[in-house]
Amino acid sequence: MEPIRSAGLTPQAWVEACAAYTHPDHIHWCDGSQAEFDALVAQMLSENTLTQLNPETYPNSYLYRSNPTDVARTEHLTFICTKERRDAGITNNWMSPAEASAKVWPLFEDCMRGRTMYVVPYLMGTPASPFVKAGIEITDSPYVVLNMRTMTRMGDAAMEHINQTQNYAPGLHSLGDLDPKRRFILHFPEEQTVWSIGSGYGGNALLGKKCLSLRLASWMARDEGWLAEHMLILGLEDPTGTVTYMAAAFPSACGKTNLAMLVAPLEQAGYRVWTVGDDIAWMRIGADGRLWAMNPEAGFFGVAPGTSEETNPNAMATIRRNTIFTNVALTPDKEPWWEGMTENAPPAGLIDWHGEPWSPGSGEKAAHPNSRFTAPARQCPSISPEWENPQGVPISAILFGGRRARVAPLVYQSTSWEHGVYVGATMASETTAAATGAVGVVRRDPMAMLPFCGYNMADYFAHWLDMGKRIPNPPAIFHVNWFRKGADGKFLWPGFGQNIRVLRWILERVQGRGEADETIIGYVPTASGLDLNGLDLSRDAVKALLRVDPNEWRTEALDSGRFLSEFGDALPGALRRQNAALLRRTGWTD
Ligand code: OXD
Ligand code: MN
Repeated sequence: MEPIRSAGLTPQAWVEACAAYTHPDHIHWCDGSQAEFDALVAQMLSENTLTQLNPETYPNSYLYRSNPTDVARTEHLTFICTKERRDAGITNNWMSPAEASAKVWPLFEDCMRGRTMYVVPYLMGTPASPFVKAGIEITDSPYVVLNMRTMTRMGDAAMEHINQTQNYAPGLHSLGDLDPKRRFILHFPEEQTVWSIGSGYGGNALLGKKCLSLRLASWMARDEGWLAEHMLILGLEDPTGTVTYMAAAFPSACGKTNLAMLVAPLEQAGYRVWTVGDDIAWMRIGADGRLWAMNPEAGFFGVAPGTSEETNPNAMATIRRNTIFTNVALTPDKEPWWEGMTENAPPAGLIDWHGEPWSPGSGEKAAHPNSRFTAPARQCPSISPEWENPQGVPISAILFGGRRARVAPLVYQSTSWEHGVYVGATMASETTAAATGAVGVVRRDPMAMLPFCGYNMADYFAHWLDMGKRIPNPPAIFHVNWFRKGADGKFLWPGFGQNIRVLRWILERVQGRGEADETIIGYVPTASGLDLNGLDLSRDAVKALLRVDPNEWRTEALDSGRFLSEFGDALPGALRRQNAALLRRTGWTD
């Protein structure tokens, strides 16, 4: 049968047509109520697909164990299905709509037999925002429903909005048989549609998140003149009580959640961080000529390992109730546990993420490295009073960053918007466990959007350059790297809460203060420009953190040039010129 096209169909007609093809035993329209949540939880507990955590210490919180072959986003099975291959570009997998119809659509036939079809109407953004986007996800996974309720505004409020506007992005999701050979995550940006089959994992299955709010939204944003970005949003309050907002793009599992929730050791000095979002920013030009950002999500789908009272006390407080944990370990007290959560040895008697008894000598991790928590944003102690502001918050600085053991200093500021776009377009990071594949390999990940840009990335660069021309008062653009290592292989910078010192320098730069040296890559703080009081850092360590080595940067620029040249003629000339200018500044003559 030909795929069902939702264009022109009411939600009811689309759902009925999908049901006639996938054949669920029941259809349940989600209203988003507590009673509905409780009934789903009760059903999953009775089927043993969910484990209740200690109700005294983790009330209304649950552990879910996914299929062991389904624990991370699968980028090689994620496709952009545009009519023209060119529109997907060289960084995306492309499948023609015709091939999708022939190869993937048949996998949905009868896929919900014996299951319940849940219809999940949801909003990305608050209902009061003029920028809100609606979606309807059809899914046969109750776990997806539980997560969507936390991560989006889901249920009746969303349905009301959809009934009024008759506008929604349809997403059809099924667990299928969970066989990676029959797993596909397909995006049709020309139809604002998603098909996802064969995975129940977050980024593959919670269609409001990466699929709608980044891949489809980036396409819409290009057409409509705004930006949909893989960025946290935070507010930095200074001693005068003024809050300055910043957005930051780091690849998955590089500390966006930690930075967004940072607890400042400089609090006595009057600095504190307010959390607006930890993963996605939709940014528009405001009437005042500034760039305004909103967080379209309602919750955090954070990486658990490494999260502790030490590294992120706000996250630890956020996840103490109403939280779903995925693939973490379980203590005998029915509390969640993961590597890096506690300083001492792991508690005795742990059950690992497979549900098996675990011993420290096993050589295996008790929690999966990409295990997650799903928690409501409103529970975060540092949540900004502005986080649901329908207009968003005005952004003064954009930060790009990644994990770089070498080359990139702790922080530097670009010299212009165009230079900043070059810095973002060539940023690189060592890969993490958030996606399947090798961990620790350096890859270029422009604006941390490599897995999430829903169209040709060369056009995306052009769109960023164009935005710069259209924003009368654009944010300054910075690059940060918390992960530089010394000759001994150890991190030079303490990171976490101490990153406030870097944010403070960025704030000072935005305010026209902040001591800096102009270097070949942009403005780098002088050693005295950063407040390092109370930190146990040697002069040599500070020098090493801030060092800009022309030889290393020559190699870097040559590599960036090779990367950019892969885009061929589609690459905006401005980026080619920026790369050539950097090469020249490193002393290169050709
Ligand atoms: C995420 C990711 O889940 O980037 O946010 O992988
Ligand atoms: Mn992310």
